[in-house]
Amino acid sequence: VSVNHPTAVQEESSTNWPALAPDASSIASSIKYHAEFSPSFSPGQLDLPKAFLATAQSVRDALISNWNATYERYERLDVKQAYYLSMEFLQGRALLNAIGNLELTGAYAEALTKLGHNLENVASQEPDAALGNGGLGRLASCFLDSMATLDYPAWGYGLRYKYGLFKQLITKDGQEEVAENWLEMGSPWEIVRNDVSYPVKFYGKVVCDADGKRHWIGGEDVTAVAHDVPIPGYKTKTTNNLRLWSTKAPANDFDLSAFNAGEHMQAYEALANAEKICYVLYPGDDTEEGKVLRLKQQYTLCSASLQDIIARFERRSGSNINWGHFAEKVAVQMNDTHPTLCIPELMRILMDLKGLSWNDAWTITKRTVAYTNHTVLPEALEKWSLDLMQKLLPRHVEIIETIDEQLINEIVSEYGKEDTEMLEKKLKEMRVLENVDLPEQFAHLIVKPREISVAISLQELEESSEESESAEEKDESEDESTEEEKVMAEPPPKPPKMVRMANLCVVGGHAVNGVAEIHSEIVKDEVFNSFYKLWPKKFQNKTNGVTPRRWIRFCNPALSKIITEWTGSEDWVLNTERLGELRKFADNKGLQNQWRSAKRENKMKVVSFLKEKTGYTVSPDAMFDIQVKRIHEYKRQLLNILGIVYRYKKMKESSPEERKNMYASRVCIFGGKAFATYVQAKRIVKFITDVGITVNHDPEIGDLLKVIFVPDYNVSVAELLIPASELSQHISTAGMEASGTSNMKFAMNGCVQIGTLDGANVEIREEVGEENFFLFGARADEISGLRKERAEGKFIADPRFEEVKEFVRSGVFGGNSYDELLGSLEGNEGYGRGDYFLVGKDFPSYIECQEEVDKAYRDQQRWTRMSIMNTAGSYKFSSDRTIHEYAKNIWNIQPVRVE
Ligand code: GL9
Repeated sequence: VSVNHPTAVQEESSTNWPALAPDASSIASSIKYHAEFSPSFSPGQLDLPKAFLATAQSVRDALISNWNATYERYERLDVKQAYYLSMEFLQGRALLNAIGNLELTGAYAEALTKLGHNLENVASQEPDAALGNGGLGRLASCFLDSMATLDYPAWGYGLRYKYGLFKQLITKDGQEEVAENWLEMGSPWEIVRNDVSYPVKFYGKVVCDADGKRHWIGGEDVTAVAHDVPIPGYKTKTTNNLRLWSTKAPANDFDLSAFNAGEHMQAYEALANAEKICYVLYPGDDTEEGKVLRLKQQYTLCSASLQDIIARFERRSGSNINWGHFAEKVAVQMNDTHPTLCIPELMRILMDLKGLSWNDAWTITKRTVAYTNHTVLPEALEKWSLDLMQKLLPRHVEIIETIDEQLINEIVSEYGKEDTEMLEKKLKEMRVLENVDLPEQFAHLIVKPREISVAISLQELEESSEESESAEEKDESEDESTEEEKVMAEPPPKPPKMVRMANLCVVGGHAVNGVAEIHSEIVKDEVFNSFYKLWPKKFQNKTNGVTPRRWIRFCNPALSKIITEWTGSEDWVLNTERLGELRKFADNKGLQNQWRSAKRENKMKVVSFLKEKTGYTVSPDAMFDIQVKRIHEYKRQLLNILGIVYRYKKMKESSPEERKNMYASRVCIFGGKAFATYVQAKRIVKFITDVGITVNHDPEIGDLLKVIFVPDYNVSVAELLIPASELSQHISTAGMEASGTSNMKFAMNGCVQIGTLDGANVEIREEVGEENFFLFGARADEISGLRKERAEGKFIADPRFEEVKEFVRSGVFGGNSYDELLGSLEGNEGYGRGDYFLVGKDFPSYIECQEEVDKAYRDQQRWTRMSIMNTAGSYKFSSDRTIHEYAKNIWNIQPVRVE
C-alpha cells in the first residue's frame, strides 16, 4: 500500500502541498499529515512538542521544493558560487523566520488555531541552534539570510556540533555550564545526506613517487557526512543551503571480531574517535588532546567543504575540466582564521590529486580564497604548534613551509635593500612560521657578526651543559657552581615553533577585510601594517550588518506595523533606506504615541519573562537599560556594574525626595556567557548577580533600581530583549571591539546607545546623529598613550572611582570583597592586569554621561525622538548592504532569480 502525502490530506483539502499560496486549511492538513506519518510520530494527541515538530515538517516540505528549484537553476546556469566557511553559525530558531520569509505567518497562525494551538507557543518549543558563541557566528547566520534574500548563489559550510554552546545556569556561585543537547528531539530542518560524504585524513606520512610527486598516505581516516539546512530568502523562491558536516568512522572500521570477542570498548573506539570531532563547539584546548581535537575540527571543515566544492566544479564542467576557470566559478570566504587550512588543502588537492603545478595551484588558490579578520585581540590571532600540525597534517606543513619560503623571498626583495635590522624585523613580523630558522638559502642575509658569536657561544654552552649534566649524574656533590651560575649556564629555552594562521590568510587570500571602518583602519595601520605596505590593494572594509527580517520584522511586529504605516509600505524590510523617511516624523505626536506604546508592549513581555526566569518583578515604567554580549574584560561589563554600584551608593546617601529628582528608574539587565575557562569573566558574572541580590531587595530603593542577570542569553532571548530596550551599552575600550553587531540590532529597534568610539558604534553615531547617541570615553588613538602613562605610574584615579571600589570592598555585596576582580583594575602592569582595559580611566566620563541619560529620559518626548532617530538612522546596517558589497568587491558573483 503506498501512502503518499496528498492522500492523507484529501479529506480536508484537495490542494497539493506545498502549494503556491497555501491557505490555512491546506496547511492544517499538512501539519496533521506530518503528525501522523512523519518518522517518530505516534498517534494520539497533538500536544505542543508534537505540534512544533509537525508544523516544522510541513514548512520543511515547502523549503525543500524551493531548495531543489534553486539548486537546479544554479546547476543549469553553471553560475559562480560563493561559499562562506565558518566554524560557527548561530542560527537560533528557524520556524518563525522560515514562515515569515515565505510570507505564510498569517496562514500558519490560522492553521494552528484550527488545530487548537497558538503559533507563538508552538514556535517557542524549538530549541535554539547555538552552533556559535557570539557575534562572529551570528553574523554568518545573518549573511545566509541576506544571500538567499538577494538571490545570490551562495552557500554556508560549517560543522554540525552535537552539543551547541553550553547552557548557562546562574546559581549563587555565579555561572555554571551544562551541555546543550539541542538535537535531543532531532532537528526538523536538517536533511541528512548519506549520499554526500568525503574521507578526511589525519596523521600518516608523505611519500615521494618516482617522478617526484608527493603523496600523503596512511594515517587515520574519518568520513564527513553532509547535513543540509535549507535557508529561505525573504519574498523569493531562492532557498540556499547551509551544509554542516558531521563525522563518523569509515564503513569498515567497526571491529566485529573484537566485538564478538567481548572487547566491546575496543570495537567501539574507532567509531567514538571519529564522532567526537563534531561533539562540541570549542572543546577545551588546555590539553594536547583538546588542541588536536580543535585542529581536527578545522581541518574537517576545510577538507570536506573543498572536496565538495571541487566535486561540484568537476561535475558542472562535464568532460572539459579547465582548472584555470576554477576561480571564475568558486569564491571561498574564510570567516576569521578558523578555516585557514583551506589554503594548504586547496593547494594539496590541486597538486597531489589533480596534477597541477605549484604555480598554477598557487594562482588558483589565491584567486579563490579571501579572509575576514574579526578581532585585533592578540590572544585571538590563532597560532598552531608546528610540531602538532606536522604530526596531524604532514603534507600541509610541507606546503605551508613552501608558502613561507615564497613569502621570505618577497620580503627580501622588498626590504633586502634596506638595512639588515629592518629586514630582520620584517621577517620576524611577517613570516607564516614563527621561531623557525630561516631556510638555508636565506640564512646569510641576516646573520650578523655579533649574532654569529652569540650563536657559537650558545652552541658551546649547550655542549658544556650536556657535559655538566653527565657530570651531575656521576656525582652531584662535586658540582660547586652556585644556583645563579647554573641558571646562567642553561641556554634559554627555545620558543615553540608556531604557524601563524592570520599571516597565512593574508598571504594566501586575494582580499583581506575588517568588519567596521575603524577596525579596517586598525587592520591596515597596526595589525597587518607590513602586509598592507606590500599589497595595499588586498585590504578592504566591509562594515557588518544584521538581517532586518529577524531583527525587526519578525522579532518586533509591533514596531514593524508602525514603520509600515508611516513609510507607506512594507518595502523597508528589503530596502532599509526607507527607514530614513521616519526622520521627518520624529516629532510627530501621533507617531510618538504609537512608538511608545509599541515599546511598552514589548517591555511587558520582558516583565513576564524576567519574572519567570529570575523571580524578580520589575516595573515597565522604568528605563530598560541592557548590556547583552559575551562576558569579556574588553567589553567592560565591569564598568557598567561599577557605574550601577556608584549610582546605588549615591541613592543610599540621598533623601527619598532627592533620589526621585536625581534619578530615572532603571532596570539594568545583563546577559551573556563567560567562556568556561575564563576565570575573570566568571567573577564578573558572580559580582553582577551579587549586586543584584543586594540592590533588588533594598526596600529603600524599590523600583528606582533593579539589577538583573538573565541566564542563558542566546538568540531567542535577544529577540525578546532587544525590542524592549531603551538604552543599550556598547562600552568596550576603544579600538578593541572589531564591530559589534548587537549595537545595530538595538538601533534598529529604536534603542538609544551609550558607547565609546569603537567598532561600528562610530558609524552608527554618524548615521543616527551625535545628539541621539551618548558618547563617552577615550578614543582609540589615545589608548596606547594612556596605557603607557599607567605603566609609568602617572595615572591619577578619579576620587569617584576610588570611592566605588572602597564601597565594594566594604562587603556590602554578600560580604565579599572581590579582591581578584578589583585587583585587576589596580597596579600598572600586564595584560589583563593593571587595568589594561582602562575602566578607571573611563569611569568618570561614563558616570557623567549616565547622568545625561537620566536627564534625557525624564523628557519622554525628547527620548522618543531619539529612539525614532535611531531606527531611522539604522538603515546602513542591514546585512543586505554588506552582502552586496562582498558580492561585488570580493566574490564577483551575480544574483540569479529562481522562477
Ligand atoms: C567578533 C568581534 O568581537 C565583534 O566585534 C564582531 O562584531 C564580530 C563579527 O564581525 O566578530 N570577533 C570574534 O572573534 N568574535 C566576535 O564576536 N567572537 C565570537 O563571536 C565568539
